[in-house]
Amino acid sequence: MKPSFKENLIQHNLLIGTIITLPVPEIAEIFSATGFDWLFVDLEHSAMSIKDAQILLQAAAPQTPCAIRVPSNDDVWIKKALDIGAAGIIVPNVCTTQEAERAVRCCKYPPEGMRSVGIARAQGYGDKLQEYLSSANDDIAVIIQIEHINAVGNIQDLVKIRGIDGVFIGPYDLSASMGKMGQTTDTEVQNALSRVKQCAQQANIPLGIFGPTAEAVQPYIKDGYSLLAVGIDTLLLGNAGKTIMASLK
Ligand code: 3PY
Ligand code: MG
Repeated sequence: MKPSFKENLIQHNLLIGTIITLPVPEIAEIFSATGFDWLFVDLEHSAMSIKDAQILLQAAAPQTPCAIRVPSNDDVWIKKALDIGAAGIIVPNVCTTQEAERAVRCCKYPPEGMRSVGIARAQGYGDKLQEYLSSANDDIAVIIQIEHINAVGNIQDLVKIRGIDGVFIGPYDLSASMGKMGQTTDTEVQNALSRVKQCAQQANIPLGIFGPTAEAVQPYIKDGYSLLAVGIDTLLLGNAGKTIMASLK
């Protein structure tokens, strides 16, 4: 059987994905057919509803696992995202160990957590309930975003929180929190990234990052990052249009 998203993640296998923000199932189908290893369904920075996200997951299935970035570290959003069948949850802007522990608790059924039991797409609409209940805590990837300088200050402790399967750097918010909005290659920002990498690697926690283009993420892949979100649906469309116009006019 094909390894799951979480199995690939914790093995530090290279996972190349892209961000979807548009509630268009054809986009998930196209990206799935393109061969992306995973899709980052963004509920933080999009106008999508949970129903829209479910349609994307249905379109990407069974080929391509989707991790959902929830709008906040919130049990209501997280349980909805899990119930529609997310293979992983990405929690934005986790800065403290309390916040990281909360993210884990929201993603896990008792006794490890406080996720409540529903019957929805993830549970095969009831048909796979027992099977799902017994495996979900182990099978779902819990990924926290490190995207504030305060999180970098706490990174040594954050990577040790039980149940965290990956840390995903948000370079844009991180640089903004350092007074260097958008300057993701700035030396101080890169030093903060190095600190995150050092602690994640010591704790054997997989590292992820977003970059707008393949060129932007290439150095991170060389540096040992394994979970990459490259580009955003909207950016990819816009860039394709610009390339045509630049070459023909
Ligand atoms: C950021 O760069 O802040 C992100 O959240 C990218 O996903
Ligand atoms: Mg961010």
